[in-house]
Parts: sequence; structure tokens; C-alpha cells
Amino acid sequence: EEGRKVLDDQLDRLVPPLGTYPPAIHEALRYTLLLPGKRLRGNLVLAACELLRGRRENALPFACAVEMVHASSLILDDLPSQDNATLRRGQPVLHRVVGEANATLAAVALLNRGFGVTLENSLVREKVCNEAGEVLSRAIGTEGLIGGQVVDLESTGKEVDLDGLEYIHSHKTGALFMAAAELGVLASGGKVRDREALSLYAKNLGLAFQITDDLLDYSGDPKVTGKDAGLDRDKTTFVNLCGIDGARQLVDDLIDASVGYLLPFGKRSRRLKALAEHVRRRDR
Ligand code: GRG
Repeated sequence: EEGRKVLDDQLDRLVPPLGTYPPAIHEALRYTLLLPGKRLRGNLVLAACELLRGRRENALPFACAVEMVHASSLILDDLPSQDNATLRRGQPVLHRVVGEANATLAAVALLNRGFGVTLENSLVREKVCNEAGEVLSRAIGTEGLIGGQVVDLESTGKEVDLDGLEYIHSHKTGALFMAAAELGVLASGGKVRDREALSLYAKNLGLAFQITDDLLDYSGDPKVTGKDAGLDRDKTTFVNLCGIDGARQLVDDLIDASVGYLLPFGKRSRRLKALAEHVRRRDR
């Protein structure tokens, strides 16, 4: 909750204020970005950095960049040509407010600003900024979010087995969780060994998060989740493949596995552990 407030404030500062010319695009890009999201991925960047005794302010630009990329992906995911959603973060989806053209441009603008903020992080060495940019680019690309989304869309209405489903979700959702953990490690100046451990923590967490998303799509309350329910009805999900109990068991197994990667860090991993436990129990 505390990290969420810090991120909300900083995100507000990092994008042009309302009224900046041309006003329509600035209104559009601020809309989804600044609506109340959970800021889970941004918090993951901050907590990974702090775990390794890095300074929070060094990680803050990377955390904001991840949240900008995430908001960009939500806007695109909601478009009529993709998931055709109506509700996001408790409000009408962006394209229903500003139209598809400006919603698409806002998504691209957020993506662009995310890279700008990453490369402009003056609190870390230039080499670290460049590496952070590479991590983000790989996570978003055709072997990350975009790849996962393409396979998700082409699989709609078709049967998908567990391996196929795992591919979709570890890419369209898990890849950004992994990048978030890695950016936190980079901002802290952490070692390769730390990066590997936290990236595996995030991989398991990301998949668990997606399964809880499937569970919420099936039985969540849109008034609480702030987004449509039943949007996945034409898709194979962990719920229709494994049943509710099977999906819950998978979440437990994945969260246990993710927390297992924190053991070498002892008490310092308290926040990352709390984040994982939050995902296990979340209702929004
Ligand atoms: C070019 C960035 C970019 C992406 C293109 C559209 C796309 C490829 C990928 C879709 C990725 C996506 C939206 C995956 C779903 C992940 C998910 C479960 C999102 C919901 O996240 P929450 O619950 O949302 O953390 P809040 O609103 O709390 O931030």
C-alpha cells in the first residue's frame, strides 16, 4: 500500500500534465495509467531492489517504466480486436472513452515513455540503464508479452493443453513479472546469482498471478476486481482445464515454489514474501 502511493505520485509526475498540447493524447495516456491499479509489478521492482540493500530511489524510475508498459498492455488487451473488454480499474476501458485511435496511440505513447524513463534514470550508471532497456525490450517482444498475446488470441475458441496454456501465460503475464524483478536487481547493483533467484521467484509468482486472474474471471465480483467477469468464456483457462480446486492447488504450489527462492535471503525477503502471499489470497 505504501509502495503503491509512492508509485502513483511518481507516475503522475513522469507524464505531461492534463492540458499539455495536444490535450487529447495527454488525457488519454493519463487515464488508464493513473486509475487505481494495484501497482504489483512496480512494487516488485522496488522490493527486489530493497531486498538487495539497493536504494529505493534508484529503482523508482524502473518501477514506473514497468507500470507504464503494463498500462500500455492493458489498453491494447482491452481493444475490440483483442479481448473487447468494457471495464478496467473500475472505469470504462480507454477506447470507450477516447475512441480506438487515441487509445492505441496512448498505448504506444506509454510504451515509448516507459523506455524514455528507463534510459533517463540518472541515479544509476548508463550501463545499468542500457541493460534495463534490454530486459524490458525482451520481456515485451515477440518472445515475451507480444508472443504470449498472439498465441492467446489465435487459441481463442480452440482447445489448449496445459503446456500450451503455460506458454501463453508465462509469456503474456509472467514475462513482465520476471523483468520487474530483474530491474530491481539491476538498480541495486545485485549479482548474477541474485538475479537468477529473483527471476525464478517472479516466474512462479507471475504464473500464480495469472491463475488467480482466471479464478477471478470465473467467480470474482466486477465491483471488487474493477474489470469484466466471464471475458475468458471462449478461452481455455486454468479453471476449465484443472477445475477450481485444481487451479487453487496450482496457485498454492507455485506460490510455495516462488517463496522457496527467497530462502537464501532470510528476513530481508519479508516484503517479497508478503507480495507472494497477497497473490495467493487476492480478491481483486
Ligand atoms: C506492447 C506492452 C505491449 C503489449 C502487447 C496486449 C499485449 C501485447 C499483451 C497483453 C498482456 C496482458 C494484459 C496480460 C494480462 C495480465 C493481467 C492478468 C493483467 C491484470 O493485471 P493486474 O490485475 O491489473 O495487476 P492492475 O489494474 O491492478 O494493474
